[in-house]
Amino acid sequence: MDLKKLIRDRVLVFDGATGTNLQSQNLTPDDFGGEHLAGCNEYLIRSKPSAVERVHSDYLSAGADIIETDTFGSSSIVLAEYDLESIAYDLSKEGAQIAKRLALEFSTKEKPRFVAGSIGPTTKLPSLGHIAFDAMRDTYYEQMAGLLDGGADLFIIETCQDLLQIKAALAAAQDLFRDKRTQIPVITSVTIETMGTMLMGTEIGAALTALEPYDIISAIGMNCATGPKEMEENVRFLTQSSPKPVFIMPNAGLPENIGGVAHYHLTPEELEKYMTHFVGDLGVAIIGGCCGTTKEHIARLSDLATRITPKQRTFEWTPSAASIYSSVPMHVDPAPVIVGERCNTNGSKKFRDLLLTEEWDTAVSMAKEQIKEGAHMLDVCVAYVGRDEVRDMREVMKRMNTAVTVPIVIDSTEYPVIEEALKHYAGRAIVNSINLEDGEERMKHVLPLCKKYGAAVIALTIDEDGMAKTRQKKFEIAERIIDLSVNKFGMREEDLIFDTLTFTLGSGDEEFRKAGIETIEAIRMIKQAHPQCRTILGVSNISFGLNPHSRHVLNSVFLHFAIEAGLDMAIVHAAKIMPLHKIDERGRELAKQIIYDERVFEEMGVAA
Ligand code: THG
Repeated sequence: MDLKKLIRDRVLVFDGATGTNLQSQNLTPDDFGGEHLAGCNEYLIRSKPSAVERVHSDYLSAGADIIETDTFGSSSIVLAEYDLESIAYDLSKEGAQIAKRLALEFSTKEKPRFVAGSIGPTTKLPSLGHIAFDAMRDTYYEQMAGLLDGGADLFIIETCQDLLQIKAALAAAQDLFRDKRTQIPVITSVTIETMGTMLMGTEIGAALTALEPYDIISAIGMNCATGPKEMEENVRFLTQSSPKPVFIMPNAGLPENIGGVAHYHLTPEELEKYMTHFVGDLGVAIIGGCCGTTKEHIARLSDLATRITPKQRTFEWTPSAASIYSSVPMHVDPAPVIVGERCNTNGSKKFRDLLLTEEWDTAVSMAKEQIKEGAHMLDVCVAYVGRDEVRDMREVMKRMNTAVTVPIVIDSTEYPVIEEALKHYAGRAIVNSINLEDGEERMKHVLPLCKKYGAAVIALTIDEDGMAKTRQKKFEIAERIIDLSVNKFGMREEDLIFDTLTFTLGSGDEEFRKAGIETIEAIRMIKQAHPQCRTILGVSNISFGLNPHSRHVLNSVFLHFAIEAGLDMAIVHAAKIMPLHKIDERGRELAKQIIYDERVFEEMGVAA
């Protein structure tokens, strides 16, 4: 099913609530297969399929284009609560078969009907450590395999609470499509609670940043928790920002608790009014109803779909990284994006000591300090000879995931360490880094991880001959990396951040006198030829070997010229970067002469 083609011409209509409509059938414990199974809506697929069929046929009669399987909780994680985990695959498959049979019955040439395999959030939040990433992926895989084999036309990963949970589901879908050599569309829909974020505190912008890189996602949106009125601001955000089609499936208003039962009051007419606005004025492409919506609501929506088409959207997309909470663009005005350098065992004695004594929480507090000092993102490196880097990364990242509000740059040379970090990070990370030192070897391992977890990546201008020294060589390596990344590994230029690495100017070595200027000019060349790519520098490298004061001055002046050449991001000690006007005239001039190799500085004795 080509969802893209379908939604080009018209709005697609999902069905309404499953749970509330099953409830309204006044089912008895016997219908559920006994007292111990009462409330397990998924088991009705076996114990009373006629109840499920009735929900489907009601919505098909009401005009829904897409009906959802009764499998929201058919993963082994949820079914285990009823000791039914062993039938997760079968139940999912049977659920899809029931829906598919009815969808086919109702399908006509003019109005084909489709089945969306419903995949709920389960009852566990991986970001809170309730379940490991791999275990969660495995249960999603089983559920999705059943849905696919039962005839689902698309998957809807819905009512999502935790971005890490979504990533586990997406990893499962990727694996399943690879194994079965097939692919169906995937809609990913998050739940924004009344407080304005997902349950874990995630803003809609962070969710969009983390999910947008996934090729397999056909549409992004929101469902549940609130009615359309409360969703409006976030609907507006998505329609103004998302490169992917937008999906919106609200409840029939905010639930009101009456005697322990949720009641929903939004009438079909009111729902229609809001959705007409969302589709016609904002450009929402796929609509439906969540809790409390009935066949009357869906009849209104399918009527609406015959009258209005989604507004043609223009959207503003900003390539970004994200923490579990918020999104941070990979370019800011004024530049640069400041990446704090201190959570690095090689770059900070304090961080190294905290790691060695396993004072994890204090190590994480160094992250918070850097945010206070102005860091927009944080570089994290835990490599230490003789220690288990995978374990150390896990200990650090599972804490930083929820304790750190800015995006993380994962700094490691080891592939298993990078993957361990990505498995514990809900936001959109940046992986630091790839290069061509051993040809494509490193890219071959790291870029599939970036694709699997939706990360961006830093690429160093190093090839088989070592670290490039001239602007031309740096540029050529960047071009080669772009070509491979895009054409062979499926990355986009906007996912790549180039580091044109500088040697220190502090060695006094004749060979490296032009290191600074070559690095700066290479940035200019890359930005000119590939404006979608980003650039970054570990600024402190320029001044290794100099005294602390000279380092600060040289770092700051070097950063200034790099920014003029188009530098987007800088790995620095945020508190120690001095704005140019705070450096005295003489220091500024000397630093400039050193960087541009103007050879008048020796008599002034700065490099000593
Ligand atoms: N490019 C990319 N990644 C990188 C670098 C780069 N990661 C590591 C490094 N270079 C950037 N990080 C640092 C961290 C600390 C220092 C320099 C670069 C540093 N530290 C002080 C010192 O060593 O004297 C402070 C030591 C302390 O506090 O104990 O200079 O270039 N992509």
